[in-house]
Amino acid sequence: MSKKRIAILGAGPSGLAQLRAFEAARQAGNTDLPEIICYEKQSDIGGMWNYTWRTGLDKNGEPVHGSMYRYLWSNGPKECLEFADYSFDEHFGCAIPSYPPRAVLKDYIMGRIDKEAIKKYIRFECPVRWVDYNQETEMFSVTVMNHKTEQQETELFDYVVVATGHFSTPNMPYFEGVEAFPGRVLHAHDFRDALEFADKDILIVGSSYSGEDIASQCYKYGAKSITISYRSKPLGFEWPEGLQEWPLLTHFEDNVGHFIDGSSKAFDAIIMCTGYLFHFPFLPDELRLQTHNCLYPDNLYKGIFFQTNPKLIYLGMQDQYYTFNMFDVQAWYARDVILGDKVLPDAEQRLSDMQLWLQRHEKLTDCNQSIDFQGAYIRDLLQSIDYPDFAVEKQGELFKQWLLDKQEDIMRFREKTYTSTITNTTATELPKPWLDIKDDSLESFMALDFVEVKD
Ligand code: FAD
Ligand code: NA7
Repeated sequence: MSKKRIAILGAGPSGLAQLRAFEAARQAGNTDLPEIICYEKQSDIGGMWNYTWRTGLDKNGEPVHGSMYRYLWSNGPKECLEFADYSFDEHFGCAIPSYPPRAVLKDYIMGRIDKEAIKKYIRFECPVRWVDYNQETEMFSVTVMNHKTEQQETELFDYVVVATGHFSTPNMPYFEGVEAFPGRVLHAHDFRDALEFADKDILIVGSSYSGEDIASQCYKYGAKSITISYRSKPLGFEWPEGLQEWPLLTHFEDNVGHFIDGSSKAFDAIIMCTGYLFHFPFLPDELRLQTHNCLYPDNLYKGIFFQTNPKLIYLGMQDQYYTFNMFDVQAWYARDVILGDKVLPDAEQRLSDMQLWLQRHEKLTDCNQSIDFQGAYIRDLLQSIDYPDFAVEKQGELFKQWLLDKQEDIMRFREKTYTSTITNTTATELPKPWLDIKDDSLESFMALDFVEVKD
């Protein structure tokens, strides 16, 4: 019998988790592994964690994937994403603070990857153009544009793993009059450098993670004023002077924004922090996951297997408290199914399992419950795979503490320290306030005199 063939779409943290899962099976002595090809649009691994200065189109004319910006620091404690089999202590050789900048976190995430072992599976600069499933042959065909050879390629696969992320295609709402706004109008996806907005009056639309963080960045790097406009509810933090939250914007007249409570203000720039669309232009309707950003997208059994064709696997499609560990656990589970070590139940049983989770999901009323929900989801997968056990629930408690710390002081929560659930090491303190540390490079961060926390 010929070997099974697996296509992995995307080499960000989720796609890499899938590659590592198979690599772990190989190292454990499994000699009958499928043939794997991972197609990646960018020219390197890392997905969203690759900072790019580009916006719009990349060097090949493909939509730029990256939404990360300069000076981005981890938005949650590193102790909530620490790997059970690769601790921060092991990577850095010393304790570091709980909220590292992007480059430091990327160094850690990538540090665990055996790049030589992994890269041989990856075809870089190969955006996926189209995926089809043939009911008769029960095979997928995957067509990609190989920008290195300048040829389109089509190959057949038994399984397709979609790991293309979902924080890349802007959801860009329209507000009357915006077409005549004289300043810059951009989406968070295209935000790169807060210094551009120094001394400016900024309007931020959207009150979730991007709105909160980009507002804080703009404050840190000297914006004159920042107004956050919310649709459902304000973020509700005690913001410093110059940063305020107003209800929903209704329209613009020239550079003046008007809001539903009748207030108005002139702005120099508008940053839409209005979230992202799930966008799979390479999938036909019958294979395409259609959802919004939530903790339990419908039609995915175990949050992974597409209900009407479970040989189509989606990784990392949930909204995320937990990130890298969750992707790993999903990838390990998917690997076991692909290898035949785990058999999926029939469609009816899968549906009733999904419905139970969806019912639980509908009842969530606050963030703490949402954290517990995602923890329980991970625990459900973890209990039947050979991924190293990790303290999911304890990490959940740290997430809850993180929420409290943000409430206490949104501009200083990144100065808090937490204790590792893996090594029991307490993080060191930043030597000065986060607002005063402007250089976010790996070298500069690691050269800081971290302060040991005394019991
Ligand atoms: P991605 O990282 O998005 O990777 C998807 C990969 O698929 C990319 O390499 C892309 O090039 C590739 N791809 C896309 N389309 C195609 C195609 N058609 N063909 C081939 N390849 C394709 N998480 C945290 O844990 N901590 C944080 O502090 C944090 N901050 C964040 C800040 C921002 C601004 C954003 C947007 C996200 C942040 N996240 C954070 C969440 C982040 O999305 C995850 O950490 C992680 O990157 C998700 O991994 P992924 O592999 O699922 O998706
Ligand atoms: P999210 O978390 O999906 O949030 C999107 C926000 O945008 C949310 O507050 C929405 O309001 C708001 N939104 C969406 N459409 C509109 C319109 N039309 N008008 C006003 N406000 C709107 O996206 P983020 O970018 O913040 O976070 C995504 C990831 O990126 C996250 O994991 C981070 O790590 C980085 P709502 O509350 O729904 O009324």
